[in-house]
Amino acid sequence: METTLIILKPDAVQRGLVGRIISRLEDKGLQLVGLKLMQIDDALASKHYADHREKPFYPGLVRFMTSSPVVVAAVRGVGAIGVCRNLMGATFGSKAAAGTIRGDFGVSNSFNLIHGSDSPEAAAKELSLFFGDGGVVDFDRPIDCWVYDTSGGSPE
Ligand code: D4T
Repeated sequence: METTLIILKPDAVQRGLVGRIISRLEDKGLQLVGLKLMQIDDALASKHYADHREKPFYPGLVRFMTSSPVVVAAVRGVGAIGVCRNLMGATFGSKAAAGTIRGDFGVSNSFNLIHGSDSPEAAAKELSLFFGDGGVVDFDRPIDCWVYDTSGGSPE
């Protein structure tokens, strides 16, 4: 099982899309193991987006991410990082395929509703940044034996 960090960005919260976007993750069979509403400050935004510091869009990105509360979630499942990235769709709302979260709910390129970790290394770093205080809750989900084929001993 993999755990990934999802952020429902300020536009998703302001537009009242939190429930519908979280439902898409749950509908897929992913497990929520952490969830909170919070305000990102400049220090946290600069740590989270450190890789983008030199990019031209960085100042606007930090301004946007700190402009209003976000909802952060720790989301678990087999291949959760890739599964979430597929559900999210391409980075730019104008290009994201119909059927994806960005494709269905937005048209903006910079206000693109949702962030998801893009590698196991990024997930570990981001989960520690946002849920490092013991905010991830490990719990068994009996329905997993219907979400996954566990007949071989591990979920598939
Ligand atoms: P995140 O990181 O938010 O999950 O998005 P992606 O992984 O899909 O895209 P990214 O890291 O390349 O970009 C991070 C963030 O910056 C915004 N952005 C990006 C922007 O405003 N202008 C741009 O030209 C790019 C490339 C959108 C997402």
